[in-house]
Amino acid sequence: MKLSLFHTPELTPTTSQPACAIVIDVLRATTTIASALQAGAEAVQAFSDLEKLMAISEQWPGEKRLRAGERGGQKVEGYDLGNSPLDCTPECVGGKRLFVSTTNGTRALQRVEMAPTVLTAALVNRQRVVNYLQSVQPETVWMVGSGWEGSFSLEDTVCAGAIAHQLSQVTQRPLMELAANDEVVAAVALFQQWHDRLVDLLHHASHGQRLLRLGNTADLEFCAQLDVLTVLPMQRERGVL
Ligand code: 3SL
Repeated sequence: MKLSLFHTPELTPTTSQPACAIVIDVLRATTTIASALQAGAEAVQAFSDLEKLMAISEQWPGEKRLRAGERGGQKVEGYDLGNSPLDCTPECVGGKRLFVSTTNGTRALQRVEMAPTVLTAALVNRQRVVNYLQSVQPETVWMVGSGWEGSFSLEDTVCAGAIAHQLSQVTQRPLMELAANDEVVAAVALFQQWHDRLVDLLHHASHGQRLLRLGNTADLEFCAQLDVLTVLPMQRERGVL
């Protein structure tokens, strides 16, 4: 197994696909996806385009669907939900399909949707993703950060580092043997520096600051938790987890 990290969808190669792609958007899309599925949502269907989301979700029974939309950190007007993992309670999402569009996370998902296996990861379900990798041992694994509108993000990088670090521990394989690019080694160094202060790192991150300005302190605290959810979001058909 060889692990690569690409910090943004734009930096992710387009000429090949890995055996397994892992999309990461700690703040907040992949934390919300994990929370929704853990709370019993029937599925999460992701769209980069709001019009397409509306058209497809219209064909789904009204009582079994929720539309979740975020742009610029805020809920899209007229949608049932924004992108807060804290809204994903069993009472709210249980048995429902979430039709979701977010600024960066759903674009990252779209970028790798043709890979044979597509997972989403966040700090909250890191161990479950590591367990999967340890048992299946895909030959090539790409971790794809969502970043923010094409630029690097600390929170996605630290999550990639948390995955690589734990995988190296549980498989007893040296990091330098697992890592297929320098980004993985740097991400592990970031995780080792901040592993006991993840919430502080999220507060320093530029998107963390944007969310704090919008009043989402509780979301940051939730998203900074390591290994608190046991769900493995896996694409079962194109765009559907
Ligand atoms: O960019 C995204 O996909 C979102 O996760 C951003 S936000 O955290 O909902 O603002």
